[in-house]
Amino acid sequence: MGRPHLLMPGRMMAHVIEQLEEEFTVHRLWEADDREALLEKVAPDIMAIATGAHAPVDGAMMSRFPSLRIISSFGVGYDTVDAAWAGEHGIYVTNTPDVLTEEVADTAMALLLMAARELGAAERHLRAGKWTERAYPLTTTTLRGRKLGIFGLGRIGKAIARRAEGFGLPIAYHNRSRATDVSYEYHDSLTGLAEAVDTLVAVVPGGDSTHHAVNAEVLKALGPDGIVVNIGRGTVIDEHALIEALENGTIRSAGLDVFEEEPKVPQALINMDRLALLPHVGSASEHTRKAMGQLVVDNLRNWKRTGIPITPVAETPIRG
Ligand code: NAP
Ligand code: 8YV
Repeated sequence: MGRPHLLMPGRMMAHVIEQLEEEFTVHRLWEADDREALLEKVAPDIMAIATGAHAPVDGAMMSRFPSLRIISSFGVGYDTVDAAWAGEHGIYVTNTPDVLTEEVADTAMALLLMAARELGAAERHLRAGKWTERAYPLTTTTLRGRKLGIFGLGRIGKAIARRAEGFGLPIAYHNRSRATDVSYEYHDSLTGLAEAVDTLVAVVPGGDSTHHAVNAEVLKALGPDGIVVNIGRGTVIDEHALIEALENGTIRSAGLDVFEEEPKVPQALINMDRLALLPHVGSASEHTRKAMGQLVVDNLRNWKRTGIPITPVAETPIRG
């Protein structure tokens, strides 16, 4: 295959660029003075795209590259890539599952503890020098006695469940289909799950099927002691409904790593000091991001050598 031409729309990690440049002709779109001119020039030759989850790749973009065969996306979530369109046009899309599962589950548990015990606010109290004036107030919420509902019991959801078992929490979940390898309580609707628990962790993919799934009705079902954690995608929660539910006491607290219009975060959420808010750092350690970057490279290398990538997404299965 020689050195296939690869488009990199945004800067990726150095070890990704270095390894790809050994085997591909890499076109660095983010460095071009005139991006449109570069695209015009290289479009007929581009066979591969390496991209981060935050650079959307839609059908209109893909159709500019008649030789395109593979899009290697950084991140397990690929809601910014139109994988259905790619599948219909014989283009592989790959993501980076598994290598980030444990890291993201760790972050979810941290968010849950922070939200239940106001640990962020307690730390801000110390840093502001207020401890010498008064002890931080007792928290009205606790993890003790809670029941955890997991919305999205997939790879990361199961890793969260394993951790929650260690914390002594009973576990229930909602997926579109029942998981066959666990015995946790299953609910065939999200509202049914929310009625059965007081603590909800959302770890589903983004996209149309989950858009605003956590809405006013689900939050009401969770109840006044309710805590919501979102480590999946910001679009999964109706943020206006969440703010209203937190402000009027429909639920008690939230721990959020992802937001509808991130990196913009509504001031109303920032103003509620008891909440735990993180800037989408679920997988953000050097260790895990390096492993994700390596899988971006390995998918492209494997495809170049054998015609088959390692982790294609469900919409673009391996073709015989
Ligand atoms: P996964 O193994 O594919 O699990 C996704 C789970 O969600 C599956 O159990 C699936 O079950 C369920 N699901 C999907 N669509 C659903 C729907 N419409 N209604 C109900 N359940 C649905 O994926 P994963 O590796 O655990 O990752 C999950 C998501 O976490 C990613 O897609 C990404 O958006 C997010 N994520 C965030 C971070 C971060 O930094 N915050 C890091 C990594 C991942 P069914 O198919 O049976 O419904
Ligand atoms: C990354 C993520 O922060 O894997 C995902 O779906 O959301 C995170 O691991 C993101 O992909 C980096 O762009």
